[in-house]
Amino acid sequence: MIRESHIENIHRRLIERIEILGAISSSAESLTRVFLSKEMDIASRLIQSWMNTAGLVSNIDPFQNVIGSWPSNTAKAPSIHIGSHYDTVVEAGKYDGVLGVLLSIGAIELLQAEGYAPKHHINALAFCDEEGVRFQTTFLGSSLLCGAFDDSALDKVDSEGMSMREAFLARGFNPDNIAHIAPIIGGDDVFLEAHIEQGPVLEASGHPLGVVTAVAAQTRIGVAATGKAGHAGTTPHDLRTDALACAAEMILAVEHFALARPEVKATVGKLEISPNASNAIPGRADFSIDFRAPDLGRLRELKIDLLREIESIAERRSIKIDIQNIQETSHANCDPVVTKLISGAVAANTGQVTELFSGAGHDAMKIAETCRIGMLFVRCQDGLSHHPDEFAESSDILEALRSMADIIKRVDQNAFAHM
Ligand code: HGY
Ligand code: MN
Ligand code: MN
Repeated sequence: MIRESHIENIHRRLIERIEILGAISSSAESLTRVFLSKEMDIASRLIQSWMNTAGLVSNIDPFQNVIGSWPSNTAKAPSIHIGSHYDTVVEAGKYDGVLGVLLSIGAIELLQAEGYAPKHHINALAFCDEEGVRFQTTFLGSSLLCGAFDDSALDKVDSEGMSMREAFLARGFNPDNIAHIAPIIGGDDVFLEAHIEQGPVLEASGHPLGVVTAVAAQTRIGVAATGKAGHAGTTPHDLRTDALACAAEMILAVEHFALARPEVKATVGKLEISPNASNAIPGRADFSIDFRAPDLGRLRELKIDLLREIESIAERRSIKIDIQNIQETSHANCDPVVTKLISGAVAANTGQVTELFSGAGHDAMKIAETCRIGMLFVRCQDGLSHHPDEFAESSDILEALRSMADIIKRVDQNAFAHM
């Protein structure tokens, strides 16, 4: 049995750590922390020090993944990995990703305080790039650790024109050596991720925790619309090919497309125009489409329909368009056995179970390609995320902490075929 005062200390530290990481930002006004940045270096060293305090053997890999290990006495045992990401979106909230990282460390601290001896190896993982803000490449950290990193990502370029390859070289790491980094996730392992819900279902149900059944498929598309720049005062309207007016019509078409299909989410979150001057007709507009559907087959089918609409708008307006598929990730199903174990722990700790689907992407969906996954959601205020006002109650985080420790034990003691 763990003493209540122990749990209180671990919980209090966890809440303090959310605030500490929430202040490590490249911007003075808000929280932004992206892949291969000095802010990620500072955050990674802090996370590593907390893993060390928790008694884990830790290291930071060349991608800035932080890995803390608690080995089993059985050398050949598979691993239970627990974690999430600690990079952020631009103008982010403090809980997205970070809560799952800190819960993994906190739950391990709880189990150690209890004198628990795991049958599996237990790893706490803090992934370096889930959001894909800098290079538009999501799940980089988890891809690396499960042996699915795609080298073509090295040629992606950030907004300053620096390629990922150059960014690695600038940090003293030769990306040709990526092939020598051994994957640590796969096979008979289990991956567990706790995360704020980022939606309103738990708040509406009045439950602090939820059990995830599946994660939606997602794709990112880049559209470049090229017309002709010109003088705003002299060019007759019937002679213009205004790239921004065309993009505006396309963006509304994206919205209408999703409104007509409740299973779909479609968002234009990024738009850049040139020359971007008040007295010039925009000659070029570049925008992103984030497009999601419950499963990959449906996503691909609907994407063809959506892009056909975009192309027909371009043709009618005599605008040239270039469409790039930036990323695509399949939907992922949580493992039914692991999910049942999570439900058992949540029911035992909170007296209730809400099962829900995740429209947001998570490292777990990438990892699902190589091993069993399970996910726990924590209620967040107003379902708000990717926003500075993102918030989860301390009392809900305490429920999550107790439940995560219980989930790890239940998964550890479950007789999977391999044990
Ligand atoms: O975009 C997402 O769903 C995730 O928050 N990265
Ligand atoms: Mn996010
Ligand atoms: Mn996240």
